[in-house]
Amino acid sequence: MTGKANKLRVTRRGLMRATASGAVAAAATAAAGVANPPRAHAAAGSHALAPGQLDDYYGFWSSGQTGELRILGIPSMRELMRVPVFNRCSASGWGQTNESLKVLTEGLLPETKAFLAARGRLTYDNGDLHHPHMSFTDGTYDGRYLFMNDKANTRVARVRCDIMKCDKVIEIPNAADIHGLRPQKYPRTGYVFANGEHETPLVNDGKILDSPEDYVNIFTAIDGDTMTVSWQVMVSGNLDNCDADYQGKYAFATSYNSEMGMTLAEMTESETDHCVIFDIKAIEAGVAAGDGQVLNGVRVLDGRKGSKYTRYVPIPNSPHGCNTAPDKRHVVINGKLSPTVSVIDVTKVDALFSENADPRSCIVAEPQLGLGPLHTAFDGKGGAFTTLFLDSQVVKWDLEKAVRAYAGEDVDPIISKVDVQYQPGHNHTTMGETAEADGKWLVSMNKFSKDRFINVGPLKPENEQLIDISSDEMKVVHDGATFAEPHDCIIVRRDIVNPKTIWDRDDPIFSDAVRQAAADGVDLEDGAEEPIRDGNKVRIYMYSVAPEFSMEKFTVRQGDEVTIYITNLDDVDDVTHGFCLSNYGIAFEIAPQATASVTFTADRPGVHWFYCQWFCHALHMEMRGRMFVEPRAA
Ligand code: K7E
Ligand code: CUA
Repeated sequence: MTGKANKLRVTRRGLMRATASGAVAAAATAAAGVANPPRAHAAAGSHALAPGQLDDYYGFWSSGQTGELRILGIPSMRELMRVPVFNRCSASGWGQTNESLKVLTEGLLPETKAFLAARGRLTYDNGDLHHPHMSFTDGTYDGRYLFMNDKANTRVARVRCDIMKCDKVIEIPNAADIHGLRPQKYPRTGYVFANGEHETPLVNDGKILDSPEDYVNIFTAIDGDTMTVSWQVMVSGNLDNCDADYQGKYAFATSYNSEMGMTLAEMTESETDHCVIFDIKAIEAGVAAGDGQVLNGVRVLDGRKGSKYTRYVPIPNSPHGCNTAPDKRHVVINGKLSPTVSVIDVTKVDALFSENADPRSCIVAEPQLGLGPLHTAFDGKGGAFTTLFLDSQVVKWDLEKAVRAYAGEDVDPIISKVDVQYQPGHNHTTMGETAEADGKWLVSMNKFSKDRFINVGPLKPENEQLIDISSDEMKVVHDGATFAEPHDCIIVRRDIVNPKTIWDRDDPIFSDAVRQAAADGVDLEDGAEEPIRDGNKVRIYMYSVAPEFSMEKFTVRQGDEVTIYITNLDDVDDVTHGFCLSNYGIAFEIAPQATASVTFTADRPGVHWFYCQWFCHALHMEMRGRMFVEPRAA
């Protein structure tokens, strides 16, 4: 029997449902018919969209200690979606459904699983997501994946752009606290480079404690297709941010604390720190030759000072951001404690390795921009935009003029400055980290909002400002309050991102459910009329069609391990259902054509209503049923 036939057969309020769901479908069709055609900018600098107008770009936002990915529309700065990744989500059930728990647990190291199990947990509940970046092909975004770091628990995650859900989370062995993260730009991603920020003993089992001279930092290359670690390189000094070139030869990482200090005074003592340059081909050859050691299943090469795999370019002082320009030639290293940025010319890097040239010989510009330069973005027309944390400004400067000034010419590379409110960290331009940077908009992500919004109490939002960069004079055109703490974002042309509108029934995310149903002789789209019992394990197969679940009641025994599988047979945009089981702490979403499941112990006897918690229909309130839990015999 097909799902559709079955759907008609089990209808109890047939007429009402047919009428009401027909109306939903008709409304959805009508909405599709009047959808706005792609819109061009009304006028340069106009970011405000009229109701019904669509954005030109997708913004993919980090959320720092919130641990999720957010999707915004640019230029409107409207928040469109939240994608839970390292966090738990009350609405979607991320961290509770079997499908999400598989993603969140399968990439953890065995020792982490044991550590968490001893505390009654399957995975971490928190994350610190700083850097979301899209996969590249041939120097520009390809719309396949987004990759992101978790500084809090040393993980890297991937979001599939076709469904905008996280499908992989891996813990990075041997490293501590992944911070900087960038995908390889050329020829493709390929590698995802991830910086271990904090230094620890390489084997961190407690034998070495307070002897920092034995600590190391770890640079990791992850295979973005398989989400496995390809190799690691041990370095000297804390790794902060990183980027890749457009040639596929080198990766770059800023490194502060070359002193390997443990206190603030020690960490900031030296006048210079470094940009570490990694020679990808040499590292691959070293891995192939079996150099270094294998630790936790990963080959770790020694790339500390003096190694053939790395070069350490001295940079003043505690550099932070690391940004490759769309001219495919320059990498800007942002000075943080120095008012300068240092510009590396990638064509001069070969000589560092082949001729052992002075590491500073690859620096071709070092303009003084202002106080606290943290991150730089580009317009694709030779302009660079650097955030000045201490000055609360963005400075626009000319890359080529900066190179000429460094060579001795009397030119001023600074074009203009604009005040931002306040203390900017990252900034990002439309398509700015790709070869297709288009120079339309700049977002400045400011740590403090102070007086920009009505007061919401001692905990303040941050402020993200949209800046029109279509002329040399930058104009702040929008304030956007935001919750903790979007460090970073990318802004992607909308034609590159093409998510599905409903799930494919053969999506691998719920393949375990398909397998278990097949073993039970059940078709997920038909559901099962009765609970399937297997010892004290009970499986419930339901489907949902607005406004009904296919079971209005089911019975289990106290102490049973119950798994509920729900397949949403609706196939119209927006008809997402939810399953919320009251007083069991269970709730999750089931978007059109998806299957989702949850497993729990039915240890509370009694009558428990389950209901749809995602508004789906005029009879949404009626979309409910009962779970009876028979008490254990006394
Ligand atoms: Cu500058 Cu973590 Cu990207 Cu924050 S980092 S600002
Ligand atoms: Cu289904 Cu609300």
